[in-house]
Amino acid sequence: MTEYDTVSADVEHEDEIPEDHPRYQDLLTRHRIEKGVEKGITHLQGMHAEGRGSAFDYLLGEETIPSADAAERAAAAHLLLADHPVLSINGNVAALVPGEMAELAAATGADLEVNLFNRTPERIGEIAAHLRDHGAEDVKGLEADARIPNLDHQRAKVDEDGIYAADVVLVPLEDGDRAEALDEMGKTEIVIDLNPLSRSPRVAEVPIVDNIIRAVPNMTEHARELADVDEAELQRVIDEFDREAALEEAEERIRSGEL
Ligand code: PTJ
Repeated sequence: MTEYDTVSADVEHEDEIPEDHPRYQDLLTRHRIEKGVEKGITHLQGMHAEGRGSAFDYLLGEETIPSADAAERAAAAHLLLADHPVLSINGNVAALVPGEMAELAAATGADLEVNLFNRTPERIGEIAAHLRDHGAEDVKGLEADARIPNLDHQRAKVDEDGIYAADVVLVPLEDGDRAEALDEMGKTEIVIDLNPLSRSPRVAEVPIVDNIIRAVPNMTEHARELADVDEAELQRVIDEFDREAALEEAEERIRSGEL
C-alpha cells in the first residue's frame, strides 16, 4: 500500500489523480465519464458501458497487447489509404479522448462525425462544441441528411458527406446493430472495443481490443510513422494483419490472464 492508494472520491480535476496510482487508468476513465455525464455529453448508459469495458481491461492487464498494437497499425494504414475516412464520435468517446481524436483526424486526413446511439439535438451540439474546444476543426453529424439502411430512424441518422459517403469508418465503442448495418453498406470498419466477443469487433475488418485511451494515441503515432510510406507499403501493413488471430489472442488473454 502506498500513500497514493487512497484517492479522494470527490476528484474535481483529473490532475488530482496520481499517475503512479496502481489503478490510474481506471480512475482517469471513470473521472472523465463522470464529467461527461455532468456536462451533458455522455449518456447515463455510457457509465454502464464504461464499467463493462473496465472489467475487460482489468482482465487484459490494462495494457496494449501485441495483437492490438498490430491492429492499431493496420487501422492507421487503412485510414491513410482511404479516399474518405471518417471517425465516429459518441458520448463516451467525446468524454474520454476528444483531443486525441482531433489529433488522429489531423494525422490521417479523416473527418470527425458525431453519431449517437441515444440521439438528441442538444447532445449532438454539446459534443461538437466540446470537440472544437479540444482542437477539432470541422465536426460533422449536425446535418443528419442521410440514413444508414436497415436501422431504426434515430440511430440511422448520418451526414451524407460524412459516414454515409465514407469508405473507411472508425467506430469506437459501437453498438452491434449499427456496426452490422455499416458493414452491410460495404464500409471498411475499424472497431475499438474491449470485449472481443461483442458483435461490433466481430464484424469489423480491423477489431481493436484495447482501451480507447491507449488505442487512439497509438494509432496516431503509427499514422505519423507511416505518413511518408508509399501505398504498396501501407497495403502490406494491412495484408499482414490477421483479424481472426487478433480476436483469438485477445480472448485468450482475457480468459487466462494472470492478475
Ligand atoms: O453516446 P451514445 O448515445 O452514442 O451511447 C454510447 C454507448 C457507449 C452508451 C452505447 O453505444 C452503448 O450502449 O454501447 P454498448 O452496447 O454498451 O457497447 C460499448 C462497448 O464498448 C462494450 O463492449 C464495452 O466493453 C466497450 N468499452 C467500454 N469502454 C471502453 C470500451 N472499449 C474500449 N475502451 C473503453 N474505454
